[in-house]
Amino acid sequence: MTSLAALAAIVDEAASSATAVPQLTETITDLSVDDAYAVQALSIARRRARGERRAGYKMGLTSRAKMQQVGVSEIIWGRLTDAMRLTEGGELSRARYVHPRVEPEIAYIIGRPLAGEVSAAEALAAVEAIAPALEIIDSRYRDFKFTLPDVIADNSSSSGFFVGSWARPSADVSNLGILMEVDGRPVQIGSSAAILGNPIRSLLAAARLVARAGERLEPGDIVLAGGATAAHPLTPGQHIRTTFQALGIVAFTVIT
Ligand code: OOG
Ligand code: MG
Repeated sequence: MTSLAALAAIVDEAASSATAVPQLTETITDLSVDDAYAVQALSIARRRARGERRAGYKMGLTSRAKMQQVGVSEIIWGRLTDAMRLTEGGELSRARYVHPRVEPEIAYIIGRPLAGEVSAAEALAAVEAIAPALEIIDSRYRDFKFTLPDVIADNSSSSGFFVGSWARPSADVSNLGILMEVDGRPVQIGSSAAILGNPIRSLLAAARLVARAGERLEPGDIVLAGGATAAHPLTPGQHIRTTFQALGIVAFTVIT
């Protein structure tokens, strides 16, 4: 039997070498969701052992557009490290990824610990600031195809994120227009309301789901609420500029 640690090594090495691998469930056909989260935790432990630091969590498949794009309809989560953070306005190197895509998100930064079943008011009280964000997702699986346990084991495709300017936690982000442009051409148009009707619900889900794994949202953690639109594939030379109503712009350029 393949150990969970061996599976963690497969996804971790695929990510660090930007090499696609077959889905884990092709060989481990009965990989459970719990085991998949254990694989994810072990893969992050390998990153931590290389010096990467905790940066927070990402929520995934919190909008219908995202669920439809990847054919999985369950809210999932993953872990962020400092090495995944990219500089807003800067460059993204295409060569470091297998088949990267970008998607518009809302980021929360946590000011007070939060875990378990909490109300929206409690969650908001734990938020220090809110920002527009872009997530770079990059499934390590061939053709960006996976089942629910596969994607969870692969840290829910997380591979990078850009954060724009922080706004006060009282900023109303329940229904903000979002426009993603590539080289001045619109490629995605949406609203933050696509994220579970209101992105705060994604934070509630984060508090609930990480608690199930014995963890909690800690001060300083960034929580990405999940893509509001389908994700857009990246190729060298593109300039990505996403405008979030009332929150500002998050942009970057793709290099080889
Ligand atoms: C899975 C990760 C989903 C989101 O924001 O919905 C995600 C994927 O699409 O590869 O990050
Ligand atoms: Mg995402």
